[in-house]
Amino acid sequence: MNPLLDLQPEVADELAAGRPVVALESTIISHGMPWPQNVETALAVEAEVREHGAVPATIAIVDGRLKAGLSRDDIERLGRDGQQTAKVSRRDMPMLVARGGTGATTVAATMIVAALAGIRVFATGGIGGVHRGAPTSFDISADLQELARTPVAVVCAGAKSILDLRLTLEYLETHGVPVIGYRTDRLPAFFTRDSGFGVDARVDEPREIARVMKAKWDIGLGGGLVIANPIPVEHALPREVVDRAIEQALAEAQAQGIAGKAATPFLLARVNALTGGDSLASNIQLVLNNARLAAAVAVAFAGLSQPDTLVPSGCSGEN
Ligand code: PSU
Ligand code: MN
Repeated sequence: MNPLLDLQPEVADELAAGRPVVALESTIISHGMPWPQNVETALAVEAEVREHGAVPATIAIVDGRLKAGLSRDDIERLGRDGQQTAKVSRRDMPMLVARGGTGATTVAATMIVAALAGIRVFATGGIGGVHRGAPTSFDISADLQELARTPVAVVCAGAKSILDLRLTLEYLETHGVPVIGYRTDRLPAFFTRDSGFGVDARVDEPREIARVMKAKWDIGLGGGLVIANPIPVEHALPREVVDRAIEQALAEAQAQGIAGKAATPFLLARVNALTGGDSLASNIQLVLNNARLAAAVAVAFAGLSQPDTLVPSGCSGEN
């Protein structure tokens, strides 16, 4: 095991036994939601993973250590410190580790730590992507490069339309990252179920998703997959409400010259503020929904890795 990595004992035991573990990110706690709902949600998401048969491993960097599985105190600290917390993507990891710092991991950095730990399934809210205006700003989230190279399946509700979702899909295609719709043909856009763009493939059952993951890695392709899980209908927001808030947030970001790693946290916070409590409630529900699917996929994937002798005869085609 990597000497910089600390696995929570329960996570280590589950992984050693080939049982299902789901990685969870921490930038969603520090920069994705306000306190105290961020801490409540992080704990509720862990509970949801457990309830659906897997063990959660929330990932962050604490005092220079890569952590898979956080204590309640760690989660509380990331949530309370909020935007003051260091936001850690691939680029930022060496400095934090060298200096013994603490930070919240983005999708990219969470995938890296998950892969080091041997965790193959990860649940979050929305991934980063190609920003609007990227043809001149070059602002493309490192999450996309990570999906290209690191073997983890990321269950998300698509991505917020603060991004250019068309270019995000083009980028993922170029880098060979499958975008799978769970029980949908459409790419969801976080608060809404249809971004206006299609996915590469619709898959209706968790075990089928697990088979696609296994096939990708058995071929030797490496890299990750996007498992796009639309927000439950009853929690989706009206498109006009979301679009209006996003347009205003983007205009404010441009007027204030917000760029680089500050761009996404600024936009998330402004969209949250402009849409008020409704969007926060929806945000929490979609993350819980992703945790449930990720747990089911992790259970199915762990089942696929069992030796064939455990499969009752006559059922192998159904495994
Ligand atoms: N989008 C959301 N909520 C989030 C993020 C994105 O709707 O919390 C966070 C995730 O941690 C993601 C990161 O990995 O923002 C992307 O940041 P950037 O665009 O700077 O790569
Ligand atoms: Mn960026």
